[in-house]
This record gives sequence, C-alpha cells and structure tokens, in this order.
Amino acid sequence: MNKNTKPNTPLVSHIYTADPSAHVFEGKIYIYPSHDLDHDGPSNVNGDQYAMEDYHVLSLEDFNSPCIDHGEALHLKDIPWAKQQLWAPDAAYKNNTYYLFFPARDKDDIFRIGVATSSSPAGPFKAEESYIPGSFSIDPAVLVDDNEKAYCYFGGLWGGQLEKWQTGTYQHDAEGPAEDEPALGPIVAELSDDMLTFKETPQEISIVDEEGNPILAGDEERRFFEGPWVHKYNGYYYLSYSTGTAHRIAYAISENPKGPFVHKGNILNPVVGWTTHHSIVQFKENWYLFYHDCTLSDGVDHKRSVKYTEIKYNADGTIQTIDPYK
Ligand code: FUB
Repeated sequence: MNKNTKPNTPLVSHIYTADPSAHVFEGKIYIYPSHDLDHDGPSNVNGDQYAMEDYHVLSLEDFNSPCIDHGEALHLKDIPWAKQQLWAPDAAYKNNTYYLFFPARDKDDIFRIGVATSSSPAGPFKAEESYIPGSFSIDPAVLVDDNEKAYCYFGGLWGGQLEKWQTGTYQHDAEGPAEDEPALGPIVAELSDDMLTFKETPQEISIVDEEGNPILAGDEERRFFEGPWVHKYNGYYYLSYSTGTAHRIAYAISENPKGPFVHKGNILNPVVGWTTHHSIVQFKENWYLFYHDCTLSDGVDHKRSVKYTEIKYNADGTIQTIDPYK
C-alpha cells in the first residue's frame, strides 16, 4: 500500500509499474499496469529488456485514498501458450465478468494477444488455453461502447512487430513503409459477444491530418508507434497513442470507432525514459490521464512508475497539452 496518491508522483514505489490502463469498476479506479522487473540486463531496440513475468492490479478508492496493490493477478507460468514478455495489458467488464487482455510472445517468439477472466476486477485471472485466433502485435486496449459492442485496438512498431504483418501473415524480415508513404496505423477488431475471440478480421485504422491526408511514416511527431487507447467524449471517439521516437502522446478524433481519425495534437509531452504509454478515464466529474515515467529509477528505461494527472478539454473538444514536470 502506498499512502501517496498525489498527481505526477509514483502511485506505488515498492515495485516498478508501467503502461497503466485505468477503468472505473464497482465505483473505484482500477489500474492494470505492466510489472517491470528490477533487473540490470542489457537493452536493445527489440525491447528484450522489457522481460515482465506477471501482472499486479492496483486500485484507488478515490484520489484521497491510498493506492492498493492487490498482488499477483496472473503469472506467465499459468498462461499455456505464452513464452515471455507480458507487456501492456487492459481490462474490460461485460457478461458479469472481468476480462484481462494482454500481449506476450508465443512459443515461436511472435507477439499475440491473450485473454484471461475473473469474477473480480482485482483478479486473480484465469488465462484461456490459447491466444485470440488472428491476434498479433502488442498493446491491446478494449472499448466497450454504449451499445455493448466491444472493440479491441492494438499494435506497436519495432519490438511490437506490427511491421511484420502488412501482408496479413507474419513476415520475419518485413520493414515499415518508406518515409513518404502512409504510416502504419493501429489495428481494430470487434470482439465476439463472449469477448474471447474476434468477430471479424482485424483492420488497420487510418490517421489523417486536418485536410484528410494520411499521416506519413516519416512524420515522427504525429505518426502512430504503439499504445493505442480509445475513449469517448461528447459522442466522439478519441484515439490516443505514443509517437515512439518523438516520445509524445498524440490524439486524433473520429465519429466512428474504426476511424478514420483526424489528428488533433498532443496530450502529453515527453517523460523521463524512452517509452511513453497512457490511458484516459473519467472519474466522477473529471477526466484523468494515467501515464508512466522513469524518475523513480533515475531514468532506467525498463524501470518505470505509474502516475496520474488531470486532463482538461477546451470548449471545442480539443485537449490541453500536459507538461508532466511543470
Ligand atoms: O512495456 C513494454 C512496452 O513498452 C509496451 O508494450 C509499450 O507500449 C511500451 O510502453
């Protein structure tokens, strides 16, 4: 338990946590982070240093309450199909069940997306025997829409392997598009009613500029890299994501959950550490950004800590950019 729930401060400091997906379940804020290992091994662009082996669920009664660590909710050894690297998860509630969606490398070293279930938002979660058929890459984020349709958004470049799926099958040596070609977008698939499979073939989302032109692969300030998140505000779908090499959380808006999404700007300026990853949730009247940085570890990229801060919308629906250190 950590008594410190001040904004822009690690929610917990007894373990390293990252990639927070926050939801309000049963009147409380539940946070589903990655659990970074405290190791001092080498780093590479493939992300092998992100060698996580389990998930812990955190919760807050409100922002005046301590953050509770509910302990281990799922371990790699209990996921029959997974070999390594439990990366950024998300959770959803439907059918009186809590679902944990998570990426991991399968026995062939290919990232897939799995699902596990629980009767409690805090877990423990029981993993399905196999990954979701037709799933690939990383960073699942699930939106259960007002009409109960559920959409799974996912995808990440480089170590997340999204470039390798441009033909619809895994191509080990495939690279991303040229700088003057449209960037790869995140992927979306509607989930089946039981939330355990995709109802349809996953499709790529288009992110365009205000003139309707696709954001190009060389446009590193705006192009999608990883960590998609979709929330709804005033009837519009907001897709937010990490730009990777430019280290920003950018966002784009659409009237349709599958896009195209029009790029609008940045929600979060760069944090300490290479990765940036977030979620957005409404709690009572206000909206909050959950994010991570590496200040607690003095800048070690794979030892991150989850934080939160409030976000503000302008009258036209745009979001004010946050500088995490001001
Ligand atoms: O935590 C491992 C990876 O780092 C996540 O899947 C990415 O979004 C990045 O935060």
